[in-house]
Amino acid sequence: SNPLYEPTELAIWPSVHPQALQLWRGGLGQLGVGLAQKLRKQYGIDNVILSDIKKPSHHVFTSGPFVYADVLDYKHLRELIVNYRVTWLIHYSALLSAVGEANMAQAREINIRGLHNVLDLALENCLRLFVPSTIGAFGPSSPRDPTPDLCVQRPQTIYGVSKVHGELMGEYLHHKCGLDFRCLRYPGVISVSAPPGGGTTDYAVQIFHDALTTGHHECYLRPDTRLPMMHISDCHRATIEFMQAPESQLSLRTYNIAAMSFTPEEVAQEIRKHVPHLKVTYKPDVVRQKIADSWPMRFDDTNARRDWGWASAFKLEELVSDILRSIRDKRT
Ligand code: AKB
Repeated sequence: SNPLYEPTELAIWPSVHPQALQLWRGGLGQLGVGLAQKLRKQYGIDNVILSDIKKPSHHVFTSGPFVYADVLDYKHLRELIVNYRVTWLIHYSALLSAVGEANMAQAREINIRGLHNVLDLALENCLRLFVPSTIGAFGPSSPRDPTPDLCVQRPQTIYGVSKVHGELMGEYLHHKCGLDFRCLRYPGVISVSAPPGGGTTDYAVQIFHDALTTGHHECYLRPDTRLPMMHISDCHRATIEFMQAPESQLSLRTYNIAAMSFTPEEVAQEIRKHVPHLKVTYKPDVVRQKIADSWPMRFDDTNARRDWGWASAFKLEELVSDILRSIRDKRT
């Protein structure tokens, strides 16, 4: 039998306090830096290792350990896990929905082969593994308002297909071999510091910057396109709380998490309470509009709330005032 797939001694592995943790390749993306910062506060600066294939900014480089790691280089990943005695692995590396459609082969390589590397390494080294999934793991035949955890999943993007594959592989290895696989389906995430990279929900970040610079946002989605969204601090907190939840509390390994749902028109209206001159024009882009029309409008996160106490802190009103304040603070 393949030794990688032997049951492991995960049961006796310490369930909290990672000695180290990696955020491969995607560590410098929209979510990695902020998550590392929050984890370092709890577990110590040197116990959280951030990684990517890109050169980090001076600030990131000096705020804690950073290593080069390519999710496609299995041997090097193994070397890092062994040398740093990694116990948790947060796998943020992925090509998002819109960019994935433009680079299908690369998306398949990173999102599927990269994931297989990480799954094998997690099994081999008894790691607790977190892999994010997304509203994009659903498709036009899924119930869209609301979308429950367990329902038809026939996404029509390579991103969605790779995420469903990740959910299923992780759950399979959990049931078969005891892998401590954990997965949250993220809504569109709204952040200030790190821009998103090629998603369908990116407009909901750009509109804030445009409101405070040119006062004009050209939206690539129709005004009534409703999608689930979340403030980045809720997303980070959900991830940490879920990773810390005792296994006995988890009835699922993949959970939806929700905070709010809005359309471009609704978020623009809320921003106008602070920036009255904001003008939004609409020029729907064929690819992204089609993707958004196939995604959930609202997420049902009942199971996450019940099992491990998930509760979002930000609704639309708080999100808008906080994001505008953060952008203004950054500029002064
Ligand atoms: C995207 O738009 O592709 C991502 C996502 C919702 O997963 N932000």
